[in-house]
Amino acid sequence: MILHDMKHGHSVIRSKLFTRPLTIGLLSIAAALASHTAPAQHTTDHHSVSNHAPIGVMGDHLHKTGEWMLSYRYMNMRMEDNLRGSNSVSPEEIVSAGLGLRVVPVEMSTEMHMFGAMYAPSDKLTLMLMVNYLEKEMDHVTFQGGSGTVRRGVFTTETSGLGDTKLAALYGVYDKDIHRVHLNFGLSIPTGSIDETDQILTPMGTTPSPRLPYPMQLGSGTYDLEPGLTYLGVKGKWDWGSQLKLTIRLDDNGEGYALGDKLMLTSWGSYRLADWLTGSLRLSYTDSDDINGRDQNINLPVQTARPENFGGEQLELAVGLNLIGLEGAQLGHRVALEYSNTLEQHANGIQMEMQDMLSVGYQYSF
Ligand SMILES: [Cu+2]
Repeated sequence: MILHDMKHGHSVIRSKLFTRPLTIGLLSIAAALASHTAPAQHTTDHHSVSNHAPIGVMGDHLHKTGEWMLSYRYMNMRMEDNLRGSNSVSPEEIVSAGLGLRVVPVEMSTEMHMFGAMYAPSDKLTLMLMVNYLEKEMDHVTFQGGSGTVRRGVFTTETSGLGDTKLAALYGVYDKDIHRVHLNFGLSIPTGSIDETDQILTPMGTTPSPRLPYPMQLGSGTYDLEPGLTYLGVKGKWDWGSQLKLTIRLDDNGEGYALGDKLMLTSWGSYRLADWLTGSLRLSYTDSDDINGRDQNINLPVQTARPENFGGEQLELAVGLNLIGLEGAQLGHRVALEYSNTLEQHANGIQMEMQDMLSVGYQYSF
């Protein structure tokens, strides 16, 4: 079982990413809808603020001609303990697995501050810019050099700074009755650093400050295409929708590697509990590849320094609340939060286990 999981490598996942029946099905629906494009019809219930996806979904809505939106989101993602494939493994089991690992990460938190702006030159086209500031923290346990399971100590590494910057164009291709569809054309610009260092505790007891493993870096180092397709439906007090998004790394970065390509499919439903309040439920599926190539300066006896221990599949369930300002000084303001919990995870190799994520956001349209 464990050996099977270890072989669940790069080529398998990469080819799976683009041949999944589900993916093909969705893409065909998109093509069908796109070929039946009807002229956009605007009705008053298309108010840009009252009809948004849960806050964890990016690029979910179009704006009307000339409309602006500014937003701030805070996200906190937590990882704890480790998986080998889908099975829990202890730090002692990891260092005894014959892989030469002597340091094990046990907890990680990633905080993200996202500042966004949207502007619509026309009813069909909305432009979007997102700038991110990241704060990452990872706790580790170090075992003594050689072999065995004697713990030498624990240490925490921290990095913070600007992450990658996202530009996107959202283009409406269908808008009739209760259904709307738009295409997402996203580009990620590598403004995040990929040479962050911090002090560590080695198995020999020394405390150098080398370049940190991949998950502690702030950016991908690559230009990435982020194409997607978003569907929105609304009827009475119900809203629902679905978004398919890919992340495609265009090249290796300057350090000689590329993070894995990614597929994300999410679907949600929300119900208007009051004119100013909606509650939502959302399911997300993510499939990502391991790292392609490697950074020669990341060379530590820890799983996170090895490109094969990245990517895999996960399924998450999120509950959300949206508060919408309807009149006076509150008009155009929206406050939302969403809490997401990981239901299932299959990791390539050995990885930390995803726990949960909290997103809180504020948006203002004018
Ligand atoms: Cu917006």
